[in-house]
Amino acid sequence: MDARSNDMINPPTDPASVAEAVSPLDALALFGGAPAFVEPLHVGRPNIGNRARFLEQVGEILDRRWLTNSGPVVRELEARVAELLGVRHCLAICNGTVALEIAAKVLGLSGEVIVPSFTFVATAHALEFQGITPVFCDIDPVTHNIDPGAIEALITPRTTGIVAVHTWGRPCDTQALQQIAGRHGLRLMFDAAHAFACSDRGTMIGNFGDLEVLSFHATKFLNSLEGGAIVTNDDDIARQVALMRNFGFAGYDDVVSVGTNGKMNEICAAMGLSNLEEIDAIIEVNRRNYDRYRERISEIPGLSVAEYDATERSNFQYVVVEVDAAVTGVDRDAIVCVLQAENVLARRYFYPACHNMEPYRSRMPGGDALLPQTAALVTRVMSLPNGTSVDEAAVDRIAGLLALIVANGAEATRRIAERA
Ligand code: T4K
Repeated sequence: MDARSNDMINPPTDPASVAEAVSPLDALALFGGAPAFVEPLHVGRPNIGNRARFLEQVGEILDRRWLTNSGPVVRELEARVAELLGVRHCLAICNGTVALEIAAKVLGLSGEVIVPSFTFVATAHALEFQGITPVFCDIDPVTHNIDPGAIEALITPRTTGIVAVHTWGRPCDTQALQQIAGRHGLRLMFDAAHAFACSDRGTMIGNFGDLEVLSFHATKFLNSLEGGAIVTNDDDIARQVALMRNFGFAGYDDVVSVGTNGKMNEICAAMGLSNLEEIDAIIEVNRRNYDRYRERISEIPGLSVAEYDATERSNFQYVVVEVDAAVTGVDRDAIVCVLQAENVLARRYFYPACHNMEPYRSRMPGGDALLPQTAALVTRVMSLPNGTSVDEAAVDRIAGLLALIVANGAEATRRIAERA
């Protein structure tokens, strides 16, 4: 596994100069100090698994001259993913968004479909793109996942399904969602873009609902450069997905249904496989960093790290910090601003919420009042860098920056406001 070398951190500012400074905040890059990191530390920096195996496979692919269209490497990736998840079918797709689009089409979704607004915009766009109206549902403020208790009030005669998201890889309340879908005759699918190698009550994500959609984007826990998959235990759904990702071709010259081009190519599959070989090591790194972040950040009043259930399998890809500005005296946006100046490119996932992005915003004036938990959460959360390009020294430095900002929260707020 390729990991970063620990030469990226600038030495901490000389304590003598900090002592001379008028305020400890003067050491921060935003206020004139040197940035903590020499190079940007990204959220979603790709993990590079077994590089040698990847390059070897690229050579084999070129020699074989079979580059796409369900080649042997794609089929091997599908088989390995299906085995790991314990699911009957895995169909690799060119990316997670097209996988969502194909999934919605295969399930016959139409009219209105209930989705959380607190998600990456692709979840909603995949529906809207094919003339289906996403109807935004509020979330549970603790799990950050769709609130099953808020769904039934949104069901109308036009509702055909629910697309729930396992946000940060933490499982939705799959049982409650299945009961609601069953009661109302709705299709149920999961956007599991974050949840590869995670479990719910001991069952791997990938086995719930009518189907689940994975993303293997470069920034995801398992990356295939670009890529995704539809996983399902339903033979008929799998058959339809296989047709739809390949223009509806059932064989040479034989088109039996409408379709698109959703195929994954061989190079992407090789990247996916070389990362798949390393996932235990990547989880180990993610988990070590996550534990360290949690330990350090739990000492900072007003900040909390979203937790993973210790009884489940998790990939620990996301380190999500919630900011209680009433306690810290400095809000999430100001903290992100300070961190970014330090070359810690913290992200405000998922801000704005989907209902505040076009085309949804124009249709849903006053949406925040209808989705109060979502509206509150999007102002409070930020994602911190994790993965194999982050080590414990980097985590300590980031936590130290957070502690410094919060210890001087009111002053930081005032000084940032003065700069605006
Ligand atoms: N559903 C959910 C719940 C999702 O989160 C996503 C994707 C999808 C569906 C759709 O799946 P895909 O169609 O993408 O397979 C990023 C990713 O592009 C996106 O895949 C992801 N979710 C989302 C949460 O984050 P952006 O636009 O915010 O960030 P981006 O792509 O600029 O990358 C983030 C940072 O990572 C960059 O600042 C730099 C770094 N980076 C990125 C790439 C691509 C690298 O260091 N190297 C790279 O190669 O969307």
